[in-house]
Amino acid sequence: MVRHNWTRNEIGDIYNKPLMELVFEASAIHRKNFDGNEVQMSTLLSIKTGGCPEDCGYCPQAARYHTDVKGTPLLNVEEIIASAVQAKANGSSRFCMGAAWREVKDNVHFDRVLEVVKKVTDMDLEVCCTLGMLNEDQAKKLKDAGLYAYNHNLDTSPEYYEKIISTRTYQDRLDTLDHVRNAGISVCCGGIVGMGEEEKDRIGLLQTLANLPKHPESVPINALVSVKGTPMENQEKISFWDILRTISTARIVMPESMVRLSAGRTEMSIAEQALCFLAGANSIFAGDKLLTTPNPEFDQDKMMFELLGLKHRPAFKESPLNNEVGQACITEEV
Ligand code: SAM
Ligand code: DTB
Ligand code: SF4
Repeated sequence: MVRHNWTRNEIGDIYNKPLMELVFEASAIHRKNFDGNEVQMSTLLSIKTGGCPEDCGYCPQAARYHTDVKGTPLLNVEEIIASAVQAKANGSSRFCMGAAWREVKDNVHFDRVLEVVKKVTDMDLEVCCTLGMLNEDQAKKLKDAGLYAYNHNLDTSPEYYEKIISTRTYQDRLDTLDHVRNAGISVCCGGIVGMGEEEKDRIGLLQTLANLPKHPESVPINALVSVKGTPMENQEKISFWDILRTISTARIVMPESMVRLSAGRTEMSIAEQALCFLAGANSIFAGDKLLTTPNPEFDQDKMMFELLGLKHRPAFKESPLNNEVGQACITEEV
């Protein structure tokens, strides 16, 4: 049953179950809704890198921090298409383009993104963009261009958020998510663990996500990649067990959403990643770079797929959230 009225205590009780019980329950729910051997490979491309005016404390692309990221202007259409062709040839069924923008502006750059969205959609890839804040009209334009999904993360709990970002509010993010949802675009929304938050903040993030009017179809769980020059450069690494608990809990409270094991895989063994897949993660980013930071080598992931007997999830596979049964839910307040 898909619920939207979770209390923090209920989610906390799930998060703190004995680990074997938690993973077993998550895995059972996962297998009811998905093929447990299927993992989607997605490719990320930073189409405009660095120089961002925001102050997100984790981000190597914020102009105010002195990191080794080399800023680049918006890539041209041909460069982006070439990268999408390569991604598809390497087995990715989703292609996500990220821009280090605070928000989309109605200018030639946005027009170029719209043109690229049309072209990549014609390649039979699930196209996703993450471009910062959007208004209603921009969301509609992206939808008309064929955009499949939009990524906009809440990052952490509403309380901890203020310690990480000051240049835009949690409510700003919720408003963008509304615009994306109302335009009929699939919502990709998750967060980051390992930013010095407490357990209650990871639970608070999951509560906000699970109590949205409709669950995001896609929930990326990123482990912080601490980057030199950012305020989080010396952040102590989060325990793997907390990542596993976060993924398992996400799977239980949002049973029909794709849960994406996103940033942070370079620090994980294959055995640890296998536990995440068992607990309900069903997507990874492939390719040796995320947006600006390293990701496992393509060949290493290929070997992991073979070792674990994983299959590639094809594009546009019907998500339970998109059918009638998936809409049935409990919405009354508790
Ligand atoms: N500028 C746009 C925005 O913030 O909405 C889109 C790009 S932004 C880099 C996309 C997401 O990447 C962020 O919301 C954050 O969750 C994630 N991210 C950024 N830096 C990260 C890091 N060092 N470790 C883990 N995740 C990170
Ligand atoms: C998401 O949640 N994770 C991806 C994607 N959405 C855009 C980005 C991770 C970025 C990690 C830091 C970097 O490579 O710059
Ligand atoms: Fe800019 Fe996005 Fe990085 Fe924040 S996360 S500094 S908005 S690129």
